[in-house]
Amino acid sequence: MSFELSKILQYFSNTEGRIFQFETLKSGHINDTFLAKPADGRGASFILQQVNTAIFDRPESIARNVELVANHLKSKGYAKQILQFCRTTDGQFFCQNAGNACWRLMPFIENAFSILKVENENQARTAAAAFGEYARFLSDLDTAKLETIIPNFHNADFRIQQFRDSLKKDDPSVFRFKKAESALDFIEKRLPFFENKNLNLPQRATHNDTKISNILFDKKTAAATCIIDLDTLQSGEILSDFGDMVRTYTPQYDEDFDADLSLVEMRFSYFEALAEGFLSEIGNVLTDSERKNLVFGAKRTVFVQALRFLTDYLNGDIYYKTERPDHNLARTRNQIAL
Ligand code: ADP
Ligand code: GN1
Ligand code: MG
Repeated sequence: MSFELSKILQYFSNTEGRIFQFETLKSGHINDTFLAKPADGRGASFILQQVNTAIFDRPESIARNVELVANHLKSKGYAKQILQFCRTTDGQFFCQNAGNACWRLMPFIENAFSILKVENENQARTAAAAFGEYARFLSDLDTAKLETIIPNFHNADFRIQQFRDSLKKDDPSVFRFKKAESALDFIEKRLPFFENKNLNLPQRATHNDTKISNILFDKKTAAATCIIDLDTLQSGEILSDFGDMVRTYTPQYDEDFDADLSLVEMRFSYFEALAEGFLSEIGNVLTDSERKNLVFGAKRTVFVQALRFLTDYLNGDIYYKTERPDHNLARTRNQIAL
């Protein structure tokens, strides 16, 4: 593996001819991420990522969006670090070395850490303020210039349709339907609350995956230093960015926890800190309709996530990485509990 990864690094201009050691970073459900450290301990480290092209079928669109947003943020004097991809020796933002595999490289942000679970109100406030600031800086970006990466990504009606389609299949087996019976019942009863809601919201440049592992904190000060994981940066609704923060910052246990679901709940003081941080930084950017629907957006995001995990379970685990049988069903139950 290490040999293969070393070969890939040789395609990039700032790593060419140097020797690296690799560490697997596990956190996301979609891509494969590695930390590449110089073997002699000198010089910069990098993040090497294999993009899952079954899900992100146009990585060049991601790279163009990332450049567009980086230039916009720089032109407006955004003070935090800005994630950008490194170029290959032939000027591309990723290399397609073999078959369909697509690799890209980013500078490793030093002296920073990421977390999988929010441990105190301050972290919730800090991360939400950083995403609020990000949204404010991007509020005047012409969304027509952003390319669509995953169509209908946070569109509840579309996700409901995908869920209904999964019910029509008799594969992988009736066995899964039986096991998922109570989850299915819960979801179906609540569909009308989220379906066909026209909230009259503006489209904005949104991150679309604001979970806590997608922000880096400074090791010394614990301030937010960089917003990362820009794969789903595209035009969308601010409710999804707010909602995914509520979904992932407020519970005491993360979405993989299923040991005792009675312990999964929203910590209200964390919600308050999050809302405070977000609203203080986004300022007067929000329309009345956005402001009024933030809480609905949070509920909808949790619901849609439950729906997506359940749909994947019924489809036979073809989308999210899973580590055990019924993992997607366990995740569904966790989101339902939340
Ligand atoms: P995924 O799409 O799989 O979630 P991410 O881009 O979020 O992948 O990266 C996974 C983890 O790798 C992050 O949570 C973070 O800990 C680390 N990471 C990613 N990019 C960087 C970076 N540029 N500098 C430092 N750490 C990073
Ligand atoms: C996926 O890539 P990752 O793990 O950060 C998913 C998100 C989900 C999340 C659930 C492209 O994010 O939408 O909210 O899992 N990303 C994609 O943890 O589907
Ligand atoms: Mg991530």
